[in-house]
Amino acid sequence: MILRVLAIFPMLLAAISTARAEPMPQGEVVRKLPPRTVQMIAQNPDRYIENTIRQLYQLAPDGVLTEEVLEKRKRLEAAQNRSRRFSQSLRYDLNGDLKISNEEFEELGGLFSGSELGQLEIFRRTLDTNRDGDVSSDEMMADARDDTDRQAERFHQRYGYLMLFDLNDDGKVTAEEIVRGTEVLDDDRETLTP
Ligand SMILES: [Ca+2]
Ligand SMILES: [Ca+2]
Ligand SMILES: [Ca+2]
Repeated sequence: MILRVLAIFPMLLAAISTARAEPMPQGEVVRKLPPRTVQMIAQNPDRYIENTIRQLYQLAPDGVLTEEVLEKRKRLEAAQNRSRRFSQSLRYDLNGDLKISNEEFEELGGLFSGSELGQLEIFRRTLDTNRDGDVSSDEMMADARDDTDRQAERFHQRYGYLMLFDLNDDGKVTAEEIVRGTEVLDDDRETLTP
């Protein structure tokens, strides 16, 4: 990843200098950015550009971000999250039958104390949704799916807004548009601040 960022560095410099040289009429879209982003740009526009372009290349290795690319990334992240969460649950499955029985909870209870015991109890209360005392593989999978839904929401908050940088409205966001968009906002602020 680092190599890739280094490899695109000359392109970024070119994009930045091109953007600086031209007037920027496309402000409307960028003004819809989330307040937190506007604040980050106000604090340090150069760092914002650098971090966001790095994100862009992490999401879209060819440097062209689209809704479709975002959706695919989201699906990949969701699959990884589900697998992580499910395998975390299996840490309590002492006999490896993909289920944590009442007996296993008792045995674990005898081994744990303090925060470990607290975690085990929260785990059991959260996952044993049919209240039969066991945590089945279906219950573990349901928990992994719920957790993934919450993560997906966070993914959308983190990256969804990037499509607002599509200044020429062609459905694609490039590094140059991020630079231009950020500068529109920065110029705006300078004009508005007395
Ligand atoms: Ca078991
Ligand atoms: Ca159960
Ligand atoms: Ca575009």
